[in-house]
Amino acid sequence: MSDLKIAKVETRLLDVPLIRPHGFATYTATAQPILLVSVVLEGGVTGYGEGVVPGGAWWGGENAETMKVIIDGNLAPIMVGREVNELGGIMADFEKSVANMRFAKAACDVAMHDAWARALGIPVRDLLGGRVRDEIDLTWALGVLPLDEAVNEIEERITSHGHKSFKLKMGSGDPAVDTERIVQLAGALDGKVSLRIDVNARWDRITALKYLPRLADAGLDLFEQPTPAHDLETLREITTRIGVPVMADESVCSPADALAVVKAQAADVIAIKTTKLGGLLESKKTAAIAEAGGLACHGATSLEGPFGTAASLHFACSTKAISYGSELFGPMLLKESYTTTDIVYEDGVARLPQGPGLGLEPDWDKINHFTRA
Ligand code: MUC
Ligand code: MG
Repeated sequence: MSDLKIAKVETRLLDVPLIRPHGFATYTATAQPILLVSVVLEGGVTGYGEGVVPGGAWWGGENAETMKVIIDGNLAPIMVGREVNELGGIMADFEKSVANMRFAKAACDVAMHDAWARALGIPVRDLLGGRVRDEIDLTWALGVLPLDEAVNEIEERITSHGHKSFKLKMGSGDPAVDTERIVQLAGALDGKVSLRIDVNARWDRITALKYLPRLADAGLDLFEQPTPAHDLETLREITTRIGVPVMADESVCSPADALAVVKAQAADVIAIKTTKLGGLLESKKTAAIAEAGGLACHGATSLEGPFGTAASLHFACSTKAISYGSELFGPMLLKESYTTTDIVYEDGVARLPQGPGLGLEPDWDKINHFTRA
C-alpha cells in the first residue's frame, strides 16, 4: 500500500450565504453554491478543492451541479487508485475522457495538489515553483449597485480593509444609464481610489466604442472584458484606441487562448482564474505565455470559498507573472466561512495562509451546516 495512493474522492454541494446580494450583468446571487471536493489518500491525508463559478452557469456554461455529475461519474474514477504524485498524468487523462469542463477539473487539480503537499508536509506553493511573494494587492468588487450604496460600500471597505482599488460590475440594463452610474460614482470618489469596470462581455463593438471613451474620461483605470470572448479584433481595437489598459477575462480560458490574445495583441492584462483555466497546472502555462508575450497577469476570482481562494493565492505567490494584483477576496463575500482559520485580509492585501497544503483546515460543523439537503 502506498500512502500517496488516492483511496476515494468525495463531493458535496454547499450553499453559502453572501454578506449582501452580488449583482452580475445577467444574474444576482444571494448565496454561492460550492462543490467541495475531498481527495482522500490511503495514508489518511485528505486534500480539498472547490468547484465554483461566479454566480452560475451564465459565466462559463458549468455550475456546481454539473461539476458534481462530471466529477462523480467521470473524473473520480480516473483519480482513484492512482498515486497523487501522478497529478500531471491524471490531468492529461482527464482530457482523454472529458472535453472542456475546466471548472470541474480545476476542483480536482486543487484537491490533488492539497493532498500531495499535505502528505509531503509542504505548502502547495512549493509544488508550484516556490516563493515569489507572501501577499498580494487586493481589489474589492462591487456588484451592480445604486450610486449611494456603492459609495457607502467603498468608504466602508477603505476603512475596514484598506482597499485602494475597486472593481465595478457593468453590463446590465441600458448602457447609457449604466455608464452614467459609473461616471457619477467616479465623480463622487474624486480620484480617492483606483476604479475599474468589468462588463462581462455584454457590450457589442459599437456600444463599447461609444461608452468606453466616456469612462476613460471619468478616470477609470482598467476595462475588463467589455466585448464578447471570441472577438479578439474588437478587443484589440479597444486596447489600441482608447488608452486605458484592457484586461481579457472570458477571452482566456486556456493556454491556447492566451497565445491567441498575445498574437492578436488584443489586451494588456490577462485575468487568471485558476478555476476557468482547469486548475493550477494550466494556470501556470497560461501565465508563462502571457509573460513571454509581454502581458501582465491579474490573480482573478470566481468568488471561490476559502480552499479555492487559498489555491489561487498559492498560485499567485509562486508566479512572478501575476504582476497586476488580485481580486482574491471570495471568502470575505461569504457571510460565514467554513475553515478553522481564515485567510488574512488587511492593509489592502491578501496574505498567503501558512502551513502544509493550502494552509487551511475544514470546520466540519460549518460544512455540515452549509451542505445542501
Ligand atoms: C468576473 O467575471 O470577473 C469576479 C468578481 C466579481 O464580482 O465577478 C467575478 C467574475
Ligand atoms: Mg471578469
